[in-house]
Formats: sequence, C-alpha cells, structure tokens
Amino acid sequence: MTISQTRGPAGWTVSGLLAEIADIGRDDDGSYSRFSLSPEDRSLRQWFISRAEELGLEVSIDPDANIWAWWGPEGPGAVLTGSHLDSVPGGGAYDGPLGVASSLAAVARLRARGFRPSRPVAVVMFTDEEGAGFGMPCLGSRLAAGVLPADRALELRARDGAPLAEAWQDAGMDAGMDAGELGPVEWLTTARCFVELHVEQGRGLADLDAPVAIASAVRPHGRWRLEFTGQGNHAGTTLMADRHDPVVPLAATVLAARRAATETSEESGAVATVGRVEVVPGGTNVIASAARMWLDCRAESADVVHAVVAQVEAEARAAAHQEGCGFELVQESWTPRTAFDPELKATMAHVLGDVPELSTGAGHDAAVIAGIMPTGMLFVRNPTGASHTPDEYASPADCEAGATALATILEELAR
Ligand code: HGY
Ligand code: MN
Ligand code: MN
Repeated sequence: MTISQTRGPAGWTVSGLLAEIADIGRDDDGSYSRFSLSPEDRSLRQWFISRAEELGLEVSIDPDANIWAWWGPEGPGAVLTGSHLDSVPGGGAYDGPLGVASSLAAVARLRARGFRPSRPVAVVMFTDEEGAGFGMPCLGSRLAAGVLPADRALELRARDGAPLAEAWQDAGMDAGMDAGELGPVEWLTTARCFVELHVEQGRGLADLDAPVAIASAVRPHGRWRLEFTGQGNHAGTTLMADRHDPVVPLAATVLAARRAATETSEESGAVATVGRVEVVPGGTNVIASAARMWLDCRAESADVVHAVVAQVEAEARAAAHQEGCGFELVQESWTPRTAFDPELKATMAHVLGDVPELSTGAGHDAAVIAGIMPTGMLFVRNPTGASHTPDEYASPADCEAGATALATILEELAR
C-alpha cells in the first residue's frame, strides 16, 4: 500500500499531523500537560504507532519504552531521526511533537518521491525527555545510550508516587517494554547518526528572519533537589521564637539562586530557576515539617554552573542552620556541554545551503545521543521565542520548511 492511497503527501503536512493530537493533554488555558506514560502520553504513543504503520514503517518498543519506527530492517548503520511527545506541566504544542511530526512528514515525502534508502532509517519517540513523568530528563535516551544505570532508573517514581516498574507495567503498551530489561539498546551503537528537529526555544531565528537553523551546541545544565526539614507545628499556638520552619530557609534560597545567577549572567550566560516547590504537609494553618525545591541551573560553561550551585548550597546551608532546620542537596541530573558533530553539521550545511547556526540553552535527547554517535539538530523558527508555555509557536510555513530541510538531510545521509 503506497501512502498516496491513504492520504497522499499533502496529507502528511506537519500542521496536519500536529492538528491530529492538538486535543490530547490540552489544559483549559491552551497549554499541554502530557507526562510520560500518563493516559495522555499513551494516546500520543498510539497516534505515533498508527501514523508510522500507515507510512509502512515497522514499529518496535524497546525496554526503555522508546518507540522506534523502521523504514527498512532494524540494523547497523541506521540513520535516526525523531524527538519526544511528552511535555512539561503547562507546556506548549511544539516542544517535542514538532520533531516527531516533522520526522514522519519527512519520511512521507521521501517515500512519495520514490526515494529508496540504502541503509535503515528509523523515527524515534523518546520516553520522558522533559523528566516531568519520572523526575529524570531524557530518561529514555539516557537509558538507551547506557548513561543512566537501570538500578538508578528503577529508584525513580511517577508523579503519583508509583515506582517506575509499576508504571511500565500499567502502561499496557505492546510487548517490548519490560522494566526488568531497562538499559542500553545494543544496536544503537551501530547506528550511523541521529538528527533531531526541534522548535527553537528562543528568538534567534526570529531575529535573523530565517525559518531554519542548524544547532551548534547545547549548553551544560543540571537539576538539583534541595530538602529542608524542620518542626511541624500549629500556626496559631507556636511562638515565633520557637519555630523551625523549613519554608523560611527555602524562601531565602530561592532568592539566593536568583542573586547568584544574576551576578554572573552578563558574561557567563548563567540562569537559575526554581519552578517547583513542595511544602509538607501543606496546610494553611500548619507550620511545615519539610519543604523541598528543585533548582535548574545552566550556563555557557560547566564551571560556572557548579560555582553558582555551590554558592546557592552555601547560602541554603547557612539559612537552614539559622532556622534550626536540616538541609540536604541532591544532584538529580547533569548534561555536559555538547558540541554537535562537526562533520554531520558540515553535511547538513552543505545540503541546506546557507542556514544560520545557533547554540541553545535548552536540553534535548540529541545532547544525550551525541555521546554515542554523530548527532545534529535542526531548529525551526518560533516567533514568540517562548517555550514551556502555551505561547510557544511555529507557523505552518516554517513547519513545512523544517520538514523539507529534514527530508533533504535524511535523503543525503541515507542515500
Ligand atoms: O529542560 C529543557 O531544556 C528541555 O526542554 N527538556
Ligand atoms: Mn522542553
Ligand atoms: Mn524538547
């Protein structure tokens, strides 16, 4: 069955594909919450599998719950493309899905024009790139690349507290996902390369007035959990002098993070964010017994990230001590600075002609996969420059320009 019998190449527009999933996981404010292996994510996974099969691709799910759609037999020397479908809480419509939809549209174009790859091509949908499902960003790609040990992954819990293995069990996806087999995907090290298309998460292309860019590098970044423990008590009967309120050092630490990054951000590009806070037990009339916050810190250089985090940790420890509270800092994830493969970048630049090159402060599965094979990225213009918010946007014309560029690159790499 050729694709033209089902919907023809025109039916495989990026906007058309994105429109098919537009209602999945959409919140009232138009943002998206699609956490890995949640019911919303399972609907997205089914969508991806059905579209890939409609394209005549052979679908398999690896033990890390990544889904691979093969054009040609699974085998060595494969050209890989794809991205993720999961989102942050309140995220946008394009971060991840644009890459997956563009990969499907690019393969549809190549098939429609009769291209026959001389090597296997696969489109991948990676598990929990945002880490909003199980607390580890790029969970699926880190496991598949062998940079996250299976036993560390098995310690992770879903948002509802369920152990990861249980969530795998309950996901009810087709055979292949087995938490008991979590770990490196052997054939991955034999692949030729990986190219990920992604909506730009900044205004670089808008300012350059260009639809597509090639990525040069991903800046180093990491996540730390800071736990403050105190003395829970009654809000009305506990004198101020008798309190050990963990929310107080937490609040001081949020301000310390802001200060530490701002002090150096001009020259170092340092950014520090506290976007998630938990107070236990969380009663209006209850002095908390514990409070935890997550720090996301990034900069041009890893040294600066570590210096900012060290300063925040010192101030957190001092504030906790002053309030008679306990304190612990745990690093939850780290991605070193990733410069994409120069040769692959040159090939991409050669086939695309003169497109700009941009680095990014956003993390991607591509930054993980770059550790085990030549990897490149394509960015598509986002005129708002906003991301991880419903304001994230890419015009239909730019989406098509991205898919065309990706198809050209895949044809060159797989010829
Ligand atoms: O956090 C990031 O930079 C990416 O969106 N996961
Ligand atoms: Mn993201
Ligand atoms: Mn992303």
